[in-house]
Amino acid sequence: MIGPFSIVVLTGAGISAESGVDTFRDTDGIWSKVNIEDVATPEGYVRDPERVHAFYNDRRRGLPGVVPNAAHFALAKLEREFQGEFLLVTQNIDDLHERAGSAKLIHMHGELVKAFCDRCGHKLEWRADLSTGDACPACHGHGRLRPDVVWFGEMPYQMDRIYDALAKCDLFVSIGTSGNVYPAAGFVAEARAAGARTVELNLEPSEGANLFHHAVHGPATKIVPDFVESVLRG
Ligand code: BV8
Repeated sequence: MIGPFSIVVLTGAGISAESGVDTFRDTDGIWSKVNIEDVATPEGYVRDPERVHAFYNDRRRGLPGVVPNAAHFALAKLEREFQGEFLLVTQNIDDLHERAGSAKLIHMHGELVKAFCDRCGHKLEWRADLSTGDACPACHGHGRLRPDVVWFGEMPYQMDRIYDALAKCDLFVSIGTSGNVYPAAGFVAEARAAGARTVELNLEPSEGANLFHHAVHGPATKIVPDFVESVLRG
């Protein structure tokens, strides 16, 4: 069988679970502790910005205490050693893919370690707590810095680049996502329409399981390295 020439990988919270980062919809996941509307929507931010800052400050503070796992490293190896085109799209806002060495990477839902000013648009790295007391270093506006995170009802980042890659890929791999959130959950259908082989690597069948040609179920630190080896062996 001729190997793939172009691979697109989509990851979700499940790839970071074994690093100790909470997922959203597993039992006692993030959404079982807070209301999406209060902390992950523009309306919630306008209503109570400090509540939203506290939610992201708590998650941002957790980042130095977690490290990439074997699944993150396996995807960085695939990017380095695969001879064709490669793109990793993550829904995650943690920085574990970068810290594992991934570079051809799109954070479609933004990044916890970045902030932007909703007054002047200035974007900057921000690893400390964020609050309404912070001023934008560019326009000096106060209380206008928000986490650089895509909330519900907001447009995810780099969608054109992602759809271009999906239209050209011949292997689409979805890892550690429950397939609940759009537009990410629709990527498998785009890839199939482009003639790609579609594979799901997840702890259990996702919402979109029936759209995948193949599936491997198990913990990412086990099934992702095995899958990467099988692709690199061709
Ligand atoms: C948009 C960032 C339109 C912040 C997130 C009504 C009103 C408004 C919008 C909508 C609506 N109905 C539908 C929508 C669209 C909406 C949506 O899809 N809603 C869903 C809930 C129905 N989507 C949006 O609003 C998107 N924007 O549509 O804009 C638009 C159009 C034009 C112009 C302007 C706008 C924006 C969506 C992005 C929202 N932001 N997060 C943050 O992180 O706090 S979403 C959030 O969910 C995270 O990003 C997360 O990544 C994402 C998906 O969750 P998963 O990653 O899949 O995590 P989950 O816990 O669900 O699953 C984990 C999986 O891993 C499980 O399957 C589990 O089995 C597995 N697993 C666990 N452990 C392991 C494992 N697998 C392997 N190994 C393990 N060890």
